[in-house]
Amino acid sequence: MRVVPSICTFCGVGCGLGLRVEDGRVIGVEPQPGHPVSQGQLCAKGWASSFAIDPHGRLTQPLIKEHGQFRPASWDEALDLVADGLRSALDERGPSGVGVISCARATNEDNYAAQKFARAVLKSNNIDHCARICHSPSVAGLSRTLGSGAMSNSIADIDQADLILVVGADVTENHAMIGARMLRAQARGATLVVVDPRKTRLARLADIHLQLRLGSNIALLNGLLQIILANGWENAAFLAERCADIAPLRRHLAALSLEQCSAQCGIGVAELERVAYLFSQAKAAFTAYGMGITQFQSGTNNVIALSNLVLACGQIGRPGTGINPLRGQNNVQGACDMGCLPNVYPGYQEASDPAVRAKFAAAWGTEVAQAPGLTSLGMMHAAQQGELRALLIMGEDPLQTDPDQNQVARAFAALDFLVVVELSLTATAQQADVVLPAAAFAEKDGTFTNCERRVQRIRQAIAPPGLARSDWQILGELAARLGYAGMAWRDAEALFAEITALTPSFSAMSYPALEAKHGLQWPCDAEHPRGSPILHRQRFPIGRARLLAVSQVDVDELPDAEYPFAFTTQRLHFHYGCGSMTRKSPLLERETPAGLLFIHPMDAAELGLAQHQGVRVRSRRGFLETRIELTDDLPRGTLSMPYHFIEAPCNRLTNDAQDPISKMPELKACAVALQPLPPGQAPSRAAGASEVTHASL
Ligand SMILES: Nc1nc2c(c(=O)[nH]1)N[C@H]1C(S)=C(S)[C@@H](COP(=O)(O)OP(=O)(O)OC[C@H]3O[C@@H](n4cnc5c(=O)[nH]c(N)nc54)[C@H](O)[C@@H]3O)O[C@H]1N2
Ligand SMILES: Nc1nc2c(c(=O)[nH]1)N[C@H]1C(S)=C(S)[C@@H](COP(=O)(O)OP(=O)(O)OC[C@H]3O[C@@H](n4cnc5c(=O)[nH]c(N)nc54)[C@H](O)[C@@H]3O)O[C@H]1N2
Ligand code: SF4
Ligand SMILES: [Mo]
Repeated sequence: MRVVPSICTFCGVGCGLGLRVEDGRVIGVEPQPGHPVSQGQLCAKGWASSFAIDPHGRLTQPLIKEHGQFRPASWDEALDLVADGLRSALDERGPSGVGVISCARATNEDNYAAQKFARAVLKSNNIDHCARICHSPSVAGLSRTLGSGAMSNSIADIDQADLILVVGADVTENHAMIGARMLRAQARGATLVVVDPRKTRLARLADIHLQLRLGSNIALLNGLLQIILANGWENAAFLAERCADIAPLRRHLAALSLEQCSAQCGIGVAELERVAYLFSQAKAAFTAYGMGITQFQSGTNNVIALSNLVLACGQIGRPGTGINPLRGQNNVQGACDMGCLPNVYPGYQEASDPAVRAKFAAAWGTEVAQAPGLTSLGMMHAAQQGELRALLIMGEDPLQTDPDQNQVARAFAALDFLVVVELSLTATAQQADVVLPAAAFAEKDGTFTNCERRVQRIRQAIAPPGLARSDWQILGELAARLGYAGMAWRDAEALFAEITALTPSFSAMSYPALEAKHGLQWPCDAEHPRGSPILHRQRFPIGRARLLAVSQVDVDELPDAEYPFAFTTQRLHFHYGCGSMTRKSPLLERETPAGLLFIHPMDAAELGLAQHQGVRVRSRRGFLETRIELTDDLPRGTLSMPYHFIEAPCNRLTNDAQDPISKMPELKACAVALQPLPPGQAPSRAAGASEVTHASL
């Protein structure tokens, strides 16, 4: 048996794994001792990673759909067909008629290749990925206020904080190793404050839990800052030295009624005063936040409101203190850094800047995309309007994970050509004209960037199953068929060298340098050859930070007589994303029944519902059937569902009302009606999605 060092393929914590390899198979994993993030530990998902990539249930050869059925095909036949499909769309509609959705689970090398393929081969800026429905408001909000949307600190900084503020993140479940670290910090004396409408595990253990009303973040955050400014608790020196004029924000907040903020968020003034005092007076407050801030139509303004609080108190730019969007996917930080966003090239170089376009055109030896690109949801809308004709999706399952599933299905149906590059036959892959088999993380070399900007090496431990290949190799072959030879890299290391040559914040990185330590945190350049564990120490990328006035925006769809319940969505510790990997593990699968609707016991009693009884849930966009799980984690009147289960896809219900700035859909709030199924009647599985679970594929 060999042990090959790697990085966990699930969440953005980026824990260090050892892959145990025997007879060409990964037979298990072990934690990497001495890893700076995971410190010799893994969560249940990390331990189960070998199931996620098991050859059973993996795609092993290209598939072509004929008369509604898939048949196996050779790479040559499948790639010729894909090239033809993309070429016809280009002939018909030009570069705006094609799009690429990239994969935050794949490597930096794969993601770099995806945006290069879009821009240099298809000449289109229609390139995006799941960050759109995740932390796009962080990228938009923090780049306005600070000039960078990444975590300002390292995970290890939690050890130095004396106050930890967690807003809208279920950390023990979703970033388990960070959650554990926060609890250790609390045990040594740090104050833990959690802001969440649900009593999460962390909220129950916290010193203070502010159980705010769903969607009232700005009211709460503005209330806190108004109290701080009214009492002179702000950090005047930091404001004077590091920030632009706070006067307009001061005037905006002074004009607000504290009682109204308190009523809007449902937290008493005395409680707000207590937290305002503790946060502003802490020596080092570590602020972390997640989807409870971003997944709203007010997402960008929510981020700005939190950034205002942090800046006014000077709680940023030192060890133990800063603002930390907990990036979700193992490589979502990397997919953004690599420019898999319509508006930026690698390293956040603006696509609208002619000098940036000229730089990449020269380096790539070809013309690049000129027109602005569409976001992922923009591409779905364009498909329905007949404007987008062909779409290449690399490792995402929008049919299950995007809002308003019925709308996504209509978008797919309207396309001329859909190609999906995947590990397994997801709900989305089942809709494709051609499916191409990709190599998983243990089957390829490359790098992942975790949520603290740490670029870490993953290594090929085993051969991919059957004919599967790395995404970048597949894209390189396609590029060649479309007449571009500039993507035929020798190996992942050569590809990484191209990345570092064109991305200033990566310029001092190389595979040997990454291997010497446990990775390097960007910016890693001539000025910071050992990387940057903490950002914004002396100055912000935009010079002085900006404090911007924002006002409470209610959720798009409030409960009413027809749809009387507020509905939100969440994650479960034992499952991940669309479930296509975690649901292959019998160990994880036995932890929770498939598809659950969480409901307060008193709401259930009013409807005469017993534990685990079947219900039909309906929103303005669709319906599903599932079972109820009683819990007082939720306030009365609010229901919640995880989104991991293909049998009961909560995105049939969710609302795609969008944040005007980042285009984030409101995945955390809509309104639903609930109808009990007769006792004893099992809920029917979602029709149309798939009659099989991933576990049985
Ligand atoms: N086990 C597991 N871990 C994961 C994932 C997974 O699928 N499974 N996915 C990964 C990904 S992609 C991501 S992005 C991260 C996400 O990790 P989190 O950000 O923790 O994601 P969620 O559980 O969706 O939402 C976080 C919290 O927001 C709260 N919330 C809802 N509305 C509001 C509100 O109005 N205000 C506030 N303050 N809070 C609110 C919810 O109650 C919930 O506890 O997790 C990553 N880790
Ligand atoms: N209702 C609701 N919906 C949500 C959310 C929510 O909180 N509520 N959260 C949203 C968030 S934050 C996110 S990030 C999205 C996530 O949505 P998705 O990105 O669609 O979810 P994943 O399950 O991570 O799907 C990734 C797919 O990538 C494949 N994959 C893994 N590694 C590779 C690789 O190396 N190459 C290729 N080609 N494929 C690979 C896996 O097989 C898997 O099927 O979901 C969003 N949807
Ligand atoms: S915390 Fe995240 S990265 Fe670490 S083992 Fe768990 S899923 Fe993997
Ligand atoms: Mo995410």
